[in-house]
Amino acid sequence: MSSSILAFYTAVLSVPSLGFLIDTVQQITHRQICYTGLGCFSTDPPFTSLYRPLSVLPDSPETIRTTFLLYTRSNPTTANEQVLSAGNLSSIETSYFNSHKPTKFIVHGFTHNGHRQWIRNMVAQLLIKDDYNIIVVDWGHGAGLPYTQATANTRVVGAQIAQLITVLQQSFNASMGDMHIIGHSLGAHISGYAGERLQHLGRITGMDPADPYFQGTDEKVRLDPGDADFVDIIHTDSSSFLALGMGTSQAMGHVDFFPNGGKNQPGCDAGLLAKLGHTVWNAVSKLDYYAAEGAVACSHERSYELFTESINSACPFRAYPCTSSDEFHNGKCLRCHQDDCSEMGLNANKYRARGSLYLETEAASNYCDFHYQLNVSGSNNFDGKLIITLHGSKTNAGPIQLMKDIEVHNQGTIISKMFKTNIDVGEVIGITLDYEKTSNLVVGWAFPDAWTLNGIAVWSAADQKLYRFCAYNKIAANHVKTTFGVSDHCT
Ligand SMILES: [Ca+2]
Repeated sequence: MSSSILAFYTAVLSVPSLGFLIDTVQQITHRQICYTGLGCFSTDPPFTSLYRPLSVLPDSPETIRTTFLLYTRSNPTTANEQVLSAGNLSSIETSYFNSHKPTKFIVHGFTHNGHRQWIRNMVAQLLIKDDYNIIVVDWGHGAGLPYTQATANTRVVGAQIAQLITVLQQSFNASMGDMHIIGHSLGAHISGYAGERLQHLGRITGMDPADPYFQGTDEKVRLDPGDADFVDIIHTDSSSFLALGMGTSQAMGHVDFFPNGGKNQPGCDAGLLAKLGHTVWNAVSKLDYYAAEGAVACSHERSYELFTESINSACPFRAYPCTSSDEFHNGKCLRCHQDDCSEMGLNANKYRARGSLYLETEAASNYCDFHYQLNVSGSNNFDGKLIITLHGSKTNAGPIQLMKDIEVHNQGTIISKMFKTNIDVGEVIGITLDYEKTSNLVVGWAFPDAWTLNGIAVWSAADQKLYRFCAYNKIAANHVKTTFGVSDHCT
């Protein structure tokens, strides 16, 4: 225990007016502390290790002041939220909690609290989706600086959630399998601490589980697949700690989703210098704390933005097994075999897919994309841009630029490119191709102005279907848009 914390507890025990704390603090040694009803917490290995050299004891429940806030369709807003207490059964009896309905817990992370806007948004979307009991776990008084203390406090909060769930099960006959804890950052590991104390907790969703002090540690210390019957993880900010990556890259669930590779998210600054760049300093200069935090933690916070959008999204966040995000980006992994694909977000438990899954998203909402792979080949050499518009039974998507200026492809080779759109075009019925020959005069003279096509095909990953187009021997002329119908309609 650090000297400052020892001094704190010494002070607490010596002041009679704070005697109520003595009732809670049953035993203090230099490496263990016990709290009534929650058990003892030790900093012995594995809680002290190479990955967490400075390990401190958790604060008391009175300091952390964890609050369970119930929202249902009968009381959906903060104005009429109800506070539940495991030690006060009437707080549950007189609330809108209904043990016949599934329950969603939402747990925030470092420096946040239970009234953050993202939590309100998630509650609202969940209540649109279904008639849930939603319990927001507010541990904001224990989630502040220093990080090492907040890290230690997660163990107490996890124990408190387990205590409440046990009461809901034993005194109100709620089903353990209907319990789903959704935790962000440190909240993901809190969910793990709760789950390891319970038998067959239904589900944990870890939204970008915190990396520092957890990655590489023993399963007792971090979220792992043993903590619930189903554990799904969304990784969004797993770049190195030196680049201010806050999420773990370590697979911790039955299924781990890596949107956009899981390291950095589109629309967010990447890397230390960029994150601390002008956006942050502009915000700091205006004393806008939330804007500064949003710039630094943009990728980390994207995890809950993605989950929230997934709740009622018409576009499924389809995700695919792959060996790497680069392979995925190159369109190598858009085919599903034997239930090995899934959906990221709320629907992940409806699939049997396990392991690491990949998908790409947009930089802003609507984030969810439909993924396609274009294969096109021509009978002469090609150098330039390829811009397409996809025509569908519902609407069109495009123009989408698939290739950079100066991208040489030799005659006969198949150009294979993944592309994506957040527009649901429906059934694919046609494609417009716009070939723009390179404007580079040094190399451009060597390439013809028109491109004779051998064939065009588009694989739709969302419906696992190949569309072929009537393109054989057709000409794609420089800067001329040419539209092709699917081959069933060729004349
Ligand atoms: Ca665990």
